[in-house]
Amino acid sequence: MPEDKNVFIPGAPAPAPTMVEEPTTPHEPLPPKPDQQGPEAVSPTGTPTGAPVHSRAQSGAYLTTAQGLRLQDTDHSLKAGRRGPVLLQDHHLREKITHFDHERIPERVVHARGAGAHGTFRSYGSASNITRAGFLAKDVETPVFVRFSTVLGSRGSADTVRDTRGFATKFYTDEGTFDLVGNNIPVFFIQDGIKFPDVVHAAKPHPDREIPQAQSAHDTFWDFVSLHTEAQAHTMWNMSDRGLPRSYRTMEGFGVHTFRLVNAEGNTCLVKFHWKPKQGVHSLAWEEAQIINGMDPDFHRRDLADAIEAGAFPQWELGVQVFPDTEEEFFEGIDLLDPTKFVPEELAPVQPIGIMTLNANPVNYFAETEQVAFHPGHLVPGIDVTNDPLLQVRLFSYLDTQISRLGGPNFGQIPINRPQAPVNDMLRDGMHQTAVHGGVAPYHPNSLDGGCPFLAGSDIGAFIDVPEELAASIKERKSPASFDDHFSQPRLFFRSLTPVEQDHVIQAYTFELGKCYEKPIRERQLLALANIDAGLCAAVAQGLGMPAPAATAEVADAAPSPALSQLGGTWPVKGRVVGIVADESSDLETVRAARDALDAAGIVPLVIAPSGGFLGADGDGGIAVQRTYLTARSTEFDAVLMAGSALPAADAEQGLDAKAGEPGVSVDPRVALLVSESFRHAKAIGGWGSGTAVVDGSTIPQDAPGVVFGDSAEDVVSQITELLAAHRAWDRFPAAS
Ligand code: HDE
Repeated sequence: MPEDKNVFIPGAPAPAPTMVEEPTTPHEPLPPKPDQQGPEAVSPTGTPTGAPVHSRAQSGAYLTTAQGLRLQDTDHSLKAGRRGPVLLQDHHLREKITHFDHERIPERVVHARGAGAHGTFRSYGSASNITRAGFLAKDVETPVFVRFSTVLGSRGSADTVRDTRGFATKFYTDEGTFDLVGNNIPVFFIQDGIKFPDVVHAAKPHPDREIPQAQSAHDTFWDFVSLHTEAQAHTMWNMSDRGLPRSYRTMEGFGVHTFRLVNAEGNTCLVKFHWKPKQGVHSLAWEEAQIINGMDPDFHRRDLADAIEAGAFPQWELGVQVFPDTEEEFFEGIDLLDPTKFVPEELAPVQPIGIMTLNANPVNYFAETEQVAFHPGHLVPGIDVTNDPLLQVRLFSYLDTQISRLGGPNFGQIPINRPQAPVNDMLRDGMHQTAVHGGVAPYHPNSLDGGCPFLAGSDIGAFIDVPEELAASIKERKSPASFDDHFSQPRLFFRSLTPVEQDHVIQAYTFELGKCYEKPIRERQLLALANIDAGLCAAVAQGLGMPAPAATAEVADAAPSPALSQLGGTWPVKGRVVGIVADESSDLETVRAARDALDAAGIVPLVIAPSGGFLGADGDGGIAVQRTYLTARSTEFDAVLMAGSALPAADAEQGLDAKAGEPGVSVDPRVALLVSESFRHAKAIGGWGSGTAVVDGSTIPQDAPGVVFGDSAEDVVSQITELLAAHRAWDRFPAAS
């Protein structure tokens, strides 16, 4: 928060104060906001240009055409007489409209909706004994760009749907770009990439009516996953709280596949990559997620940008689970090439190897977040792939998709995709070529360009594919027998959760299957649940009003993995958002004290009042209001504090807003809703002074877990801060199971 706490409103659009009148004094374009940073200034082939990082696409004070011709008018087309017709000669009109007609590019076929940020990765050096990747040597800092995404929805869909989240990181290393293109769930729907179009077609909206958007609660999805039961492991994670992250900042990330690392001596090991959020792993409540989809469909995108703007930079530790590189590629009975399986952390601890900090927002969404192109085949020396049949297909797909999405084979020259390492390839020409290649001999071997480019050895940083002996085999369309176990891991996952989390899973299956029209699909999915856990199956069947079937498969029991639960710990509260409800009845000194105490803890305080402007003295002396009863909703806050009696505001009259109020209520209905929703969603609620009246007059028990009322604002804030560290007061609602 800046010095003047009254001017801080996250998400303010302009870098400088704006004015009522249209500005007329010519000046150069404004700089980006302090929290923003564009891609590094390197040439299309990776050479630093020396231009400032904030070098901008536009320059000069005057409006021009794309050719730099200054213009005097852009408000009227060139017409024959004032009443037209418009002349074909109008080159400015034609350029403007033609460019506009082509502003959109195809959205990603999956992961279309996303948000990105810049940052740095600092390596601890703890992996340098297992990989020769230069960026993993001790204390090396590498610029990164991360794009988080949902999978199913189209580009304009809502953020808080129940879905898997993408977590893709581009490391601009000085040995070339390394992309870790992962998800927030460590297992995948399918074992073989040839099934990807099937699962995506089943999960996307129905082809006839194109509904439902961005969700799995529909017949085609459950039809496929109940028939193709290898999808049950991933589906179980989706139905858990992992499918509803509180924020991109509170998600784990997983490389999913097993990768092969090679060290300087040429020794190899197998690893699985993990991102562990310093902020903890936290989720939304399902009802809350649904409300947010209507109130603020940009919730996750906004949360990420606001946190970075507020200086609450999110951090993740990168870690690896390390396995010996044996011939059979198994660990503790788990097939490391089966991407529907994870290895519990109790069997192979995650060893931290570096830390990533996201510290800058993009300057331009399209140029950076939309045009960034990830590819699991973007590897560096020391990191290689395995024969996981899902990964093998991805190695083809990502390069291929960019050609139609980004308009040709030169997408690597788009600023956000440019490597920050010297590029001397022999790829030439093609659509949107922006490099001016010298020389006459883009072929190897040559003598006309003096033999350049030369081939490197491993001693000077060449990528060497790890030589791998293959067992005698036959060519066939078959999977290994170990891939047939579809139920033991979803069982392990479900049984590792706490009762509260298990309840959420039961509710999720009951909701999703309850949205399916076809009874046989619900029956078939219940059969799969019967093989996973009889109690889960019975609870879902009861909710659906259907009989619970008996198990049909022998499924191995594995020891539960407590590391899979999200509950039970405490985490930093930096970047959390707390609403303070205040009005003219409030003791403004205590409101100011609460705001300062929250700010000191790195929490973003937002004052909610009956109307906008300032509370107390006009202007400078008062407290700036960031939300009104009309614009605030509980879903924006991690906790709410009551510092005023919240009598109905002037706009809470039926004549103005029929939803706002009924005659004779003592608390503004929007504030009553704020408190009751916060209670239902297990959020911390606090108050002091005249604020206690709000809870007194409600059905909320004052002694319920996570409800704190006290005499001093400081005392309440300190208790609320402790509650926030545990994310939610889930013990407010004891689990049924
Ligand atoms: Fe992707 N995936 N994927 N995927 N994926 C894409 O690439 C694909 C898979 C993941 O923010 C596409 O540029 C196939 C697993 C992320 O830009 C496409 C298969 C995992 C993103 C594609 C998979 C992922 C993508 C769409 C099965 C987790 C977003 C546009 C063989 C480890 C990256 C694009 C971003 C994007 C194909 C499976 C993660 C079409 C064929 C497993 C995070 O190429």
